[in-house]
Amino acid sequence: MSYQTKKKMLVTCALPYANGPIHLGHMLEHIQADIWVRYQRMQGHQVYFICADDAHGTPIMLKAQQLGISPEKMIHKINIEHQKDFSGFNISYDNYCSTHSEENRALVMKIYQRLKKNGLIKLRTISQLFDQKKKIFLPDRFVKGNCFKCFSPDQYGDHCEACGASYNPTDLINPRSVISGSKPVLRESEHIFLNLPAVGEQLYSWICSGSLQKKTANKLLEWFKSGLKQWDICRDAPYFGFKIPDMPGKFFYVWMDAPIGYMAAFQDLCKKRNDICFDEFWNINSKTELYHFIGKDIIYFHCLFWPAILEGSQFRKPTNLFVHGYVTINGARMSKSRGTFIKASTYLAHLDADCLRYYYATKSSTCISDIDLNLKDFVQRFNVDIVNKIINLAARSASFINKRFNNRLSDVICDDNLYATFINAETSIGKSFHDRETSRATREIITLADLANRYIDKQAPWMIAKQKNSEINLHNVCSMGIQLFRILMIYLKPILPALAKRSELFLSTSLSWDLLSKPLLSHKICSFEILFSRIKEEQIMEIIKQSLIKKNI
Ligand code: NOT
Ligand code: ZN
Repeated sequence: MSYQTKKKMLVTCALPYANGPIHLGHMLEHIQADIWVRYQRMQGHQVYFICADDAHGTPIMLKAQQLGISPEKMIHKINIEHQKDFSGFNISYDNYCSTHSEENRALVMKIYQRLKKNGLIKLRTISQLFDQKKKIFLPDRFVKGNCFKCFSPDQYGDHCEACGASYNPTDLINPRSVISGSKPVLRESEHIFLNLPAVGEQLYSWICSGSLQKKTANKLLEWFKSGLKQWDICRDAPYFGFKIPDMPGKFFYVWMDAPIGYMAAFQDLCKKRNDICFDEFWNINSKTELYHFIGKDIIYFHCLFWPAILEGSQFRKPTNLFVHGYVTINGARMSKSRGTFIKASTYLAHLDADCLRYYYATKSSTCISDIDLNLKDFVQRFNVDIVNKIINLAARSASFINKRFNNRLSDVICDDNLYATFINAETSIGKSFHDRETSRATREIITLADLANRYIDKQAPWMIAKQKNSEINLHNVCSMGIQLFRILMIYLKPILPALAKRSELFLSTSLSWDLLSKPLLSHKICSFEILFSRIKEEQIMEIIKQSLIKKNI
């Protein structure tokens, strides 16, 4: 490997809410991030990859009430399930926490004190809709009524799905509480706000500093043009969250403590291991890199509020944010009635994680558009690319090595040009991975696989085997097939970690990027065993059937 400075990076995924299961929509982000992280680790960089559950807020409090358990009990149970799902998909987190932790509480308090000291916290009295029956202030999503513009019934308090208007809950005609059905009343309450405009200039120069995706930066600049507003970081009791120290009956809004949860999860990791230093990663002058993978719906929180919190409390800001679009299944939003609201655990009960990892990889790029998981295409893509082209290359080459050469590869590379083509692809494939143009990486790898299979077709070892005095030639050709398979599997390792592990056992070697150009000469491999079976239509049908009948909590 060429000389490279080793970097230190901290990578995060958005924190899933602790009130429901992980589904295939979530998995896109975690898979994209994991592929990137595994690639960076293979380059020898020091990468810490962390996540946590987002455990606070009204929906979580109400869900626990519905279930008749404490929110603490519910979020604990869900945390265990989430971790199981992510490890089932081989997402290589170094730490997975919850925002409802003592580390997070302490950091939120510290940051709040700093923001206050820096004059960034403002007090203001606001009017909000209040449910008199349930004695609770209603978040936008918990008020419904008729749109004041087009009069469509049953619209949420923040925007109308019929005409697209956005408004305040107080604009609704005939508003009612989703919780009790009663008519809410306006009630005043004193809230604290983060004074966003006061750090506007710093935010502006961060946005323009160049690393953000163009679309993201443009969106942010649009928001800038319409003017930054003060951000309400306070919620009234009853609320499940952290209490604001000097304001009885008030809590920090979940979106205030959620991003700080990134820091807390890292701090917890530092506690578990004594070779990492929290300050080195979070100090304002940190030389390390910080990347957040997020969906396009939460750009505002991560690109305005979060950097503002960090700026205002003298911590470093993110190096970059990697934004993706939503997942659709068979061209439509995931739907429980169509059986396409597929939980991670349902998928894992029927299919190998690598299949979805591969499919999402073939669809991933820096583009923010939505990604469609077409189930027919998914089956085909995996079977054609991975089973027919990659696994088959190993199978057809290994059988002679196993039967005729006592599992030992030959001591020469018999087609130097072809071998060089495979090695030289490193720069371009590596760049595609690094740039998160993963779909391009998969195309480049499969193009190489096609070359390798054409080579075997042309050499036709099954014909050579029938000729006299052909042992050496047969040995070299089949060994060449295995050498090429090894290189392909090094390239595919960030995407297909489980297959890579099985291939390592088969090849009796570790698949590492620095060994790319070192062929396995005279090396003993193991007997070939099926490394992957084709995905069958019935497996997909079963997943859909189970998603239809099983109630999602
Ligand atoms: N739970 C949120 C969501 O949209 C993501 C929180 C990410 C962390 O699923 N916070 N920030 N900023
Ligand atoms: Zn409307």
